[in-house]
Amino acid sequence: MKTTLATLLASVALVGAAQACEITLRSSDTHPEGYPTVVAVQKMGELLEERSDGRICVEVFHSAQLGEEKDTIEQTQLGVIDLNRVSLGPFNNIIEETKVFSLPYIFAGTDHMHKVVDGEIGDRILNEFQNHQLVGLAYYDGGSRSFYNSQKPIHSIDDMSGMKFRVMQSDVFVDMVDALGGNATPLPYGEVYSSIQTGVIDGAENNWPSYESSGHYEVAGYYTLDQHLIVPEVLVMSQTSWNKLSAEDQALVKQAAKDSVPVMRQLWAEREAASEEKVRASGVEVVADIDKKPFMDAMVPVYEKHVTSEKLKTLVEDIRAAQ
Ligand code: GTR
Repeated sequence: MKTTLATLLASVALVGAAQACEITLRSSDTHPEGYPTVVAVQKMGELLEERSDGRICVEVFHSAQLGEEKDTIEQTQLGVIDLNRVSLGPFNNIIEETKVFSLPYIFAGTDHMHKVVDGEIGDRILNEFQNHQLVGLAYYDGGSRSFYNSQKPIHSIDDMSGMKFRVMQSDVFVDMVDALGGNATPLPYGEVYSSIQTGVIDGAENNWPSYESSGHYEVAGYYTLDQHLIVPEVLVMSQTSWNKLSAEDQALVKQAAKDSVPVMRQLWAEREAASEEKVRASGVEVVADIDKKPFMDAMVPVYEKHVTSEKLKTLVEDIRAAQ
């Protein structure tokens, strides 16, 4: 009897909550429940629900339930998905300006990246999304990305020669790996684990939390901290979904997204440390003592190829000057 009543009350509560939400924004994320980006968007949803008196809710579809990033970006542009938390990398081939934040070694470190994305340059890039059926809401942290593989420890560029590395679907990253003497294979994130396992690729590159949560460390036990990329992540909204909101509600969405940033940064710092600890404890061989200079020097052709317009050149200069 008790159980029946409890079940009944729970379902009434659920119906009540569902009715209160006049608008439910569906949000996509490739990462699993509990990952900092997922929790941050859930937090944004809580803020939004509170501030709209329960009218606007956010439902986060984590673990790539709505698809891989390249596809979910298209779906967001079409208005099928309302919100999307993605790396800036997969935007490179669609929105040229996002390339500047995806250039190897463009940021000297996390502080430099924060300074840039929190400032006027960050706004300049976010504004570009509106020319592509999207609204840029906020930047999240993505740590620094380094190479890992299943074959051998990498101590220098020479060790990269001929090795096959998966990269995100962006020409900048393909050219980056090629410039280091490796072979780049652009693949969706969800295909990396099995591709390493079956030997289709030797490895990939990512930050500590992704290396850990994806389980890639289980099949690629050599991690070299060359830290070639610090790619910020973004939370974007479909322009179609945005246009359906009143100006007041648009402001609420924007503010809630901004307010989720400090929460995300805190969660990120904690998760980076926890993931590193877990990976190291698993016996992964970590090469931390690496001379990054040859890696940086090898990136000159990548800059030459991708930073060609005056607009991008200015952006790169401004980013460097902001250090
Ligand atoms: C992660 C990032 C994801 C995704 C993934 C990848 O670090 O958070 O959004 O881009 O990397 O390598 O595809």
